[in-house]
This record gives sequence, structure tokens and C-alpha cells, in this order.
Amino acid sequence: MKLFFSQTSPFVRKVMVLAHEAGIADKIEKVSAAAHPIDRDENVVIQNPLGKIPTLVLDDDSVLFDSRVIAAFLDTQHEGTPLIPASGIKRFAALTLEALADGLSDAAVLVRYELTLRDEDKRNQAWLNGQMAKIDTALDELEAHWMEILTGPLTLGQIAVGCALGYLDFRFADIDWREARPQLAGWYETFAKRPSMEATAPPQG
Ligand SMILES: N[C@@H](CCC(=O)N[C@@H](CS)C(=O)NCC(=O)O)C(=O)O
Repeated sequence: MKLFFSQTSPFVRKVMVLAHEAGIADKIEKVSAAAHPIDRDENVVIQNPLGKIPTLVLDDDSVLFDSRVIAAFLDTQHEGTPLIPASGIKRFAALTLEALADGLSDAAVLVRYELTLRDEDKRNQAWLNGQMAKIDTALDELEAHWMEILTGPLTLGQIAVGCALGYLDFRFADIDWREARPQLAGWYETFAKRPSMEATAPPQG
């Protein structure tokens, strides 16, 4: 299977961390993509009309997107403990945690686009503040209500949080998200050292 890929995307990273944790990363051929909301990558668009990554093309040429669908699919492709619990409240807690982390990543990616793609004099500061507020309240929620699940058995939810925090450190190094969230900071310090996280880290510098 082929994955349209960029090392800077937190969503691509999420599916790759899952693949590493599941021991199936070597089954995925990574195809470099230049997904961009303005200069669209036609190689991606031809497979996924939204032009977004991750996009996964299976061996029978069927196409899966977005990252939540790809992650759920990859979780069916290994024999180990599922990273999305099969049923019950644990399943929906893991998926809700993933949704929370993905929402944080979405807001951070949108801020990044506003800051890098829009002319400075046309930027909408109120809109930027709104996206930053989402990031802030999502981080607060993780610290206040999710630490027990974050420190429990590994799930896709934890992976999504690790990738969202990694993206904040990568693109918004000036934001000190750790100071007011010591438990989350401590959890991430350990989580970021997992081989799956180290193997998928965004470029340095
Ligand atoms: N909800 C999507 C979000 C994916 C996403 O926004 N990917 C970005 C890269 S980080 C992208 O492809 N941007 C190009 C665009 O917005 O057209 C998912 O979970 O896969």
C-alpha cells in the first residue's frame, strides 16, 4: 500500500506512529506529497478530491482517507492488541481522545496556513485568536480530564495527542504549553521517546 506522505504533517505522523506500534510500517510505501490548500498536489487530488494527506492507496487501487479512517484500517492489519479498543466505553474514549487531539492539530495547521499563506495585511487576528483559543482549551482539557487515559494502555487516542503536541513543538516552539500543564508535559516527555515517535519525528531546525 502507498501512503501520500509528508514528514511535517501531524495527521500523517499519527498513522505512521500507529503503523510502527503495530509492526506494519514496512508494509507502507511512502510517497512524498506536497499537499497544500492553494497549490494543490495533483498526484494527491487524483486519489483524494480533497487533496489532503494522509491518503492511502491500497494494493487493489482503492483509496482511503482521512487519517481517522486510515488509522482504523491499519489497526485491522496486524495481529497484536488493537490500538482502537474493540468495544465499550474504552473504544469511544479512545476515539474521543483522538478527535480532541485532531481538533488541536487542525487548529494549529489552520493558524500555520494563516501565518504563512496569507499576506500580513490581510490576516484576521480575531480568527487567529479563535484558533489559538481552541488549542489552549484543548490542552487544558487534556491536563484536567484525560491524564488517567493518557497514562493507561496505549491507544490511538494517545498517539494522536503525542502527534498534536509534537506539531506544536515543531511549528509553535515559542508557545509554552507546558508551564500550566505539568502532568501533560511529563506524559509527553516520556511518550516522545517511544521508538515509533522518534522514527516519525518532524525535521529538526
Ligand atoms: N482531517 C484530515 C486533516 C488532514 C490535513 O489537514 N492535512 C494537511 C496537511 S497537515 C493537508 O493535507 N493540507 C492540504 C490542504 O488543506 O489542502 C485528516 O485527519 O486526515
